[in-house]
Amino acid sequence: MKDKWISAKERWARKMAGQARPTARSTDRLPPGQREVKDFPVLDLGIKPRVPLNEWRLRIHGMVENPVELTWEDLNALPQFSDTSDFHCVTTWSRFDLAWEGVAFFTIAELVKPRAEASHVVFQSYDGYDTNVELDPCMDDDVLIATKVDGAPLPLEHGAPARMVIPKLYAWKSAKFLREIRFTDAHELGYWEKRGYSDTADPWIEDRFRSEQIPPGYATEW
Ligand SMILES: Nc1nc2c(c(=O)[nH]1)N[C@H]1C(S)=C(S)[C@@H](COP(=O)(O)O)O[C@H]1N2
Ligand SMILES: [Mo]
Repeated sequence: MKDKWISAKERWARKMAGQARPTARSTDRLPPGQREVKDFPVLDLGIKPRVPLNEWRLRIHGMVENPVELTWEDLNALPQFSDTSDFHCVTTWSRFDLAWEGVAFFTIAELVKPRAEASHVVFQSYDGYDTNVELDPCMDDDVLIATKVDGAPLPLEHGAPARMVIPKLYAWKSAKFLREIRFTDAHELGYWEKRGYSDTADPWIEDRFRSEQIPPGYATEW
């Protein structure tokens, strides 16, 4: 575990120092079945919880050595991270070059120290939404808890005050209105995953649904 966050951090440091080999993604930047949009669509359950910053808490717990409950001040006192990435929604829109700022997930891992058994992460939100992600992709060097986008505080509709951003997975894995991060060794299903969406959600291979067949009667987002 420790090696993973260290290497993620090192990759990011190399990227920032301009020493990393440039990623040639101009030809394949748009994943299959996606189309580029210039605006930033809003997708959620329709509930946009307004949590006063003095009441806001982020609980990070489960299979970790050092569970924490962060206040807004605590979160902002952690080392700040910024990264520009693309965002791919399973409903086929992709938005390029969103400039996110906040706290890197590897900083969170360093803080709470996930136990060796932790293999999955469940993100829970103030609107009742949740989503499950494997721990590995969370440790990538472009994953963060975002508090700002494009130089401004995160707008309410995009998940204020803080949201997850996991750019290499379909956007339903990026929980807005973030309230809890729980590390687990169990495979639990989140809101859309219970409705047939994929656990792994890799846009590059159109990994949209758990199976070809969406269970009858289940709603989809589109
Ligand atoms: N809390 C919460 N997070 C959420 C959702 C939601 O309904 N509630 N929807 C997900 C889906 S399906 C998508 S596509 C993205 C959209 O993020 P955006 O509204 O900032 O574009 O948020 C994800 N995170
Ligand atoms: Mo979505």
